[in-house]
Amino acid sequence: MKAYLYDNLPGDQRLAHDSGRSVDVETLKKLGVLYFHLDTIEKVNDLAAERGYKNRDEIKVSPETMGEAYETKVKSFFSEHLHEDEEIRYIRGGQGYFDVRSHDDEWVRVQLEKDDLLILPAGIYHRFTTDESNYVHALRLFKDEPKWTPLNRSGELDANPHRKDYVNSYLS
Ligand code: KMT
Ligand code: NI
Repeated sequence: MKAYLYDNLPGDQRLAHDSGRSVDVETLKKLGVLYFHLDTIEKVNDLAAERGYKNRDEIKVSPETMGEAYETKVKSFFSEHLHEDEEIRYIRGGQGYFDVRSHDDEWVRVQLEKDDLLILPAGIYHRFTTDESNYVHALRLFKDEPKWTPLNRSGELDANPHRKDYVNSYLS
């Protein structure tokens, strides 16, 4: 895992966009973003049991597995959104970038690779992309039933109770 401020320069979303300004795990924690490196699936199972994650599925995001839908999918993952539930991802292979909004509303890019696990709290604005390798294999964990619905950023979302909770807990 490596985290840094996104450079906001034009260019494909899958490029590193590393501004050279690094961000540490403590700063991520203050945003409610939790990082773990777990080298066995047993450790993932333990964490899932501790936190009460009951469901999971696996996804391979690549042109090989998704065909023509790949480019569309990657673009849709990259539109800024939030969820009303935690988003938990364990990377089993390949790489990807999760971008999360900082206290100053800047993008923090979190580069994940094999055995990295990231928890994004409900209500945080974020987006995802594969990198130049165009391949990520991830385990998606859920507390209960999978809640996929991405809610795209808008002024109206300020009134969403999950967004309000997030702002009160982490940004106030
Ligand atoms: C998401 O919510 O953006 C995703 O699930 C991306 C694919 S999993 C690494
Ligand atoms: Ni998401």
